[in-house]
Amino acid sequence: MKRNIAILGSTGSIGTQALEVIEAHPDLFGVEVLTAQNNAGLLIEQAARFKPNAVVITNESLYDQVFSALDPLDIKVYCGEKSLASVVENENIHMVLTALVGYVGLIPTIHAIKAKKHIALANKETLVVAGELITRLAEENQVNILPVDSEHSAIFQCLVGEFHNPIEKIILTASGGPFRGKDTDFLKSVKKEQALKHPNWEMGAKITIDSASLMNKGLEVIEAKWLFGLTPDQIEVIVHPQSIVHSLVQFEDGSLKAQMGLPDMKLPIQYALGFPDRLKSDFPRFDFIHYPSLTFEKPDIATFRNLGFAFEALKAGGNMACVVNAANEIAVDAFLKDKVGFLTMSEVIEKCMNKINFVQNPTLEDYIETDRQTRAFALEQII
Ligand code: MN3
Repeated sequence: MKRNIAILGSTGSIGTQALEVIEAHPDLFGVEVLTAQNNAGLLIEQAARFKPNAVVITNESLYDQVFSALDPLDIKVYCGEKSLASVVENENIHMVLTALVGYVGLIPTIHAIKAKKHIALANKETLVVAGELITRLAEENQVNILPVDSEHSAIFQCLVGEFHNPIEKIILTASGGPFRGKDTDFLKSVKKEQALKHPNWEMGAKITIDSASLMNKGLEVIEAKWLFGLTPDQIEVIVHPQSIVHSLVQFEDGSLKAQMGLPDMKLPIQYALGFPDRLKSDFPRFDFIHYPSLTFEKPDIATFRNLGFAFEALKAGGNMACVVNAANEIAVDAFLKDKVGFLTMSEVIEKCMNKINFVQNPTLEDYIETDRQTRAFALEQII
């Protein structure tokens, strides 16, 4: 039977690559829902090609454009953020790929889980903000959360056949981003154009800035905690500039398993969509001859402070990771608009961690309120 997929964020980097994977396996996958925030043109093109049951354009001012293009094709068109939460409940959906960027992924993901849809999780912020809530809901509703993030997919792949064997620790690899080896003096004056040049991965703007600041790895540390049920001291980060070893698991006998391959997001996307099967692909193959040395080094947490903040948030628990995430989203947005310098992003996050009320056992309402308060306070630090 075909798996019908809903892609939240189909016009972004993960969304477009997911559609390539789906197109290569038309007998296995169908497209049930596509959504986009602003890119109406590409959404219309994708919908005309993949014939989903419904699309959502979040930006309401673009509704008329999308409706007039797709209504003749018998595709339902909705708009607004609230529609994201209802469209994932459609009964024909087997799996929801959450490829939205940031906090906006939280509410639709909760709706999808409650409607018993399996989740292919590309929106790491969902687990960062509300990992305890999301993993509990997933368990209650017996849905799988399959990681799409390459590091977490790597760990998940290493765990296949090992789920009864306790993990001693995991090692998340980080490329180190474009500023690996640079010092604070250098970082003070870097511009977004430099930060947006990632050495190995082609990604959206927000995650590319997060990679340059090591915030991305920090968010991934928190994501890993929830996906694999780990304590902070079971998670290690190592910088691996070639991005070939995608992450490792160490078991209680001391054995280490790694998953390797060229840096290509289509592989983890396809693994999540096709799980538990490995589908045949024509993705370029890794060749050791082109990589005579794979190197590893310690991350520089003194210079790239965000990674340290993430570990602090993890140890604090409660709503602290939600604070870090909201502060970071505001800071990155300000950096992309040339309103703050690269290092100021960390200062904004630190101020928010010290200022926002700590809640030990947050409810969904607490998370929503924490996110709102943090954004407001972070904005005040910027203007
Ligand atoms: Mn990653």
